[in-house]
Amino acid sequence: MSDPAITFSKAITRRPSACVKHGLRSEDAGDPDFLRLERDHQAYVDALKAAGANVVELEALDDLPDAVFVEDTALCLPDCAILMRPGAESRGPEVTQISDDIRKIFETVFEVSGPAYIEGGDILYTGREILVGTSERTDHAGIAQLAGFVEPRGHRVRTVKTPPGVLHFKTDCSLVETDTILSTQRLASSGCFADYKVLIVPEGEEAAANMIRFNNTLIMSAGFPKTFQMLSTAGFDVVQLNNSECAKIDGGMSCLSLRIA
Ligand code: CIR
Repeated sequence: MSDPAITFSKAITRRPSACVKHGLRSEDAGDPDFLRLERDHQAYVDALKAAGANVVELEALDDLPDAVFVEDTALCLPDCAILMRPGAESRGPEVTQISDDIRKIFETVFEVSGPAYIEGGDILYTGREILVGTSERTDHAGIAQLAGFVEPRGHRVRTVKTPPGVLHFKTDCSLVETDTILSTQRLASSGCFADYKVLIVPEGEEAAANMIRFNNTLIMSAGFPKTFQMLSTAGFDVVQLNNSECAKIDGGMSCLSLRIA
């Protein structure tokens, strides 16, 4: 196993702050319970470690409610990193906060500049290409800047569409194998995964589509028994973690870390 999209040695996470209860959300499902979220976050870090990650655990940021969702602040590729420019204005300072930590790990770091915007949650790197969904948080200008940085380095960027009403492209899909995507039906129906094998999450379990693969382990949200069964039967080592609190502010398994080769 040496595929760069599923083989990692490190991960970056950020400890949650009590201000996470003010996190952005598309619907009001109540505020997250901080103590429960903190416990869930620790279990997530432990699962990454058990999967082989050397985890860089960044300190909590007490004035940035969504800072626990580090994925949106940067794209980490095998050969370089790109600092994002979040479409959510309140999340801009998170990039400034993580910049030095990214620069400690990567020799080559690019930075998206305004007025373009793009968030890591809209980007799926599959090894053979970088899929980027346009959304409320990611615009064509942001994708064009990303392509300008990485295409001269041999990466291919393909613009796709995040389904309407869905926060991020990866809210609805994940990489399971280098050629296999776990996706919701609504996203797969757009045809964007025509060149891949697609596993569709069973109806009613759409939120299970956001999971991560870290080396040989799949880390998914608990509470989706049909998806768990499907992935386990396919032979994967699957870890299920409670995500009830992050889900209240639209966070899933991928948002909580940056995975690094
Ligand atoms: C937000 O709305 O920005 C956060 N409350 C949730 C971010 C989730 N991130 C992700 O899907 N990559």
